[in-house]
Amino acid sequence: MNNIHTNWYKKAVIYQIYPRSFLDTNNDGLGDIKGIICKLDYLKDLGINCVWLSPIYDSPQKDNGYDISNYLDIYPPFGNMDDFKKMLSEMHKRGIRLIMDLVVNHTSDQHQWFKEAIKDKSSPYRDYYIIRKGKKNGKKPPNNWQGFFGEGAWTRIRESDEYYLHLFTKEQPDLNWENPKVREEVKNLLKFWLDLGVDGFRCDVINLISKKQDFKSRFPLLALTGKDAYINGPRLHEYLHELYRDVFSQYDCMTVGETVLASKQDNIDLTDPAREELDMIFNFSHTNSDNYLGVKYFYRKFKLNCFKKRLNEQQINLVGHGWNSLFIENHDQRRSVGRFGTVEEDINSSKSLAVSYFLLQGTPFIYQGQEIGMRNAHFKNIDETEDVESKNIFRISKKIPFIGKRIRNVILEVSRDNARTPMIWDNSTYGGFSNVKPWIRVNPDKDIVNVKHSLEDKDSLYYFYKKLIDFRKDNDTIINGSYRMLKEHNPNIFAYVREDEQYRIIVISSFSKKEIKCSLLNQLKDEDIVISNFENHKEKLQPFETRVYKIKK
Ligand code: ISL
Ligand code: CA
Repeated sequence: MNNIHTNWYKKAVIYQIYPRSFLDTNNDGLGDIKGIICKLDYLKDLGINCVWLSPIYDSPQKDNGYDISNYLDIYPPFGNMDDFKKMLSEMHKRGIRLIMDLVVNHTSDQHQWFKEAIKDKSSPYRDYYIIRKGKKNGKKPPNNWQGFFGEGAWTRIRESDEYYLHLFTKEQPDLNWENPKVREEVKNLLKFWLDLGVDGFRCDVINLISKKQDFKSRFPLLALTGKDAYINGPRLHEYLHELYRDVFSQYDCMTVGETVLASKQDNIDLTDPAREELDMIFNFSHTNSDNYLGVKYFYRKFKLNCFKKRLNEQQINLVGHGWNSLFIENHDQRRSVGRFGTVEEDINSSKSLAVSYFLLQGTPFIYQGQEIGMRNAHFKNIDETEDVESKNIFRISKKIPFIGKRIRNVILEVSRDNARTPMIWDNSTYGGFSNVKPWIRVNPDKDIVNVKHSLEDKDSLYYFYKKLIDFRKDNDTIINGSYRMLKEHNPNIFAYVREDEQYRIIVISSFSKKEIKCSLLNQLKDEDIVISNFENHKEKLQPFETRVYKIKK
């Protein structure tokens, strides 16, 4: 069969929208599809050419839409199918593609399949889920596996002696991918959206879909007990190849897999075009550089060297095999301002960070608000957070003597809600997001950080991102050129070179609050600087200075 894939994703710059918090047009405090339509010109002006939309499917919203009760319909407060079709066509008119979130490791417990499955033992839907007999006549779960939100991974089905597996909240039962009927259902829903014109999918926790079938207890860990049984399971690659063969190969679409704690080899295998699985993956090794074991509550001090090392490994790992995704924020990560070596008080630090990740090899993503430097929410109290994960971890940690209070502060600092406060369009009461009190509190920095301000200030982070996006579009070296890290062991400088036959592009960013020397500058000429956050250049790098040199060979 002819390959109809144009690999457009390699030239894409993707903007992630978290629909709840983007723009509310009917004043119910929740963002909506019409709100997205209103802001498409804003996105077009920024220069992005693809949107990843977090889930908009019908859902009881226990995990903000990552718990889907109907894959073929829209959550009514967000709009309806007509709104969706209008949004898609307005995007396409502007040269913006759309990728949808695909959440198929689990459904909502309110999905019809699950309701049938637990109602009747002989229902064909029973085997859509992972249901096992508990130990001790059903008094204890089948094994000691733990899920991602700090709890045991099994919940008992009413008065029975059986339990169902859920790696997230108990309202998110895991699907049984061993059952070929489940895989057929997934293929059908993929085709439904692709036939409507959608351009691809961001595949939620996709490396969890295959589970080792022994269902035995594992050695207890501090977090994620049993992970060897459910992360990168034995049939993962087989399942993804099947989706590719039966669906993705027939559309000019792209896929990016969210792969939590995936191994180097798995990341290669998932993205190697010859294997026909996914186009790219989100590797979190660099965003985990300020914690231990990939668990954000095990917080540790950020070190630029560790961050660089992990990004460098990601880059090198996929050379000649697959394609990287490039990101520093998303709806699960706290904001990058004040993280990854940057400081709130100096926007130049965010510009340094922007350059550092954006011009690496791969497709860059920008999370809503990142382009204006939105900050963390600075929550003071657990009651101000809405996220089920924060609330769960808080509830569990309260029971642990002595460390309860310390953990509370860590939760407030790392809560996913930091990224989920409403997009700030202006400095009005609710930041121009809504005329009524939004579902979650508005960021207290709204008067300083908002879109209106950013558009008025020619030195804003917004215009800096716009420049980076244009630069990437105009320079094939950034898309297809080779990559090599420079100053690998320097704790203050992030530098690398991108190169092809025609050009050498050198990126140098300082993460120091002081002026620092950099020997690379000796061989470079100021007139070759094409992007910088400083107008005048000295012999040394100024605090948080970043420079991009383009040298014709
Ligand atoms: O945010 C995390 C930990 O604090 C991650 O472990 C996160 O739960 C993991 O990356 C999976 O995330 C995805 O699936 C979840 C959903 O809650 C997240 O929003 C989603 O991005 C379950 O669907
Ligand atoms: Ca609304």
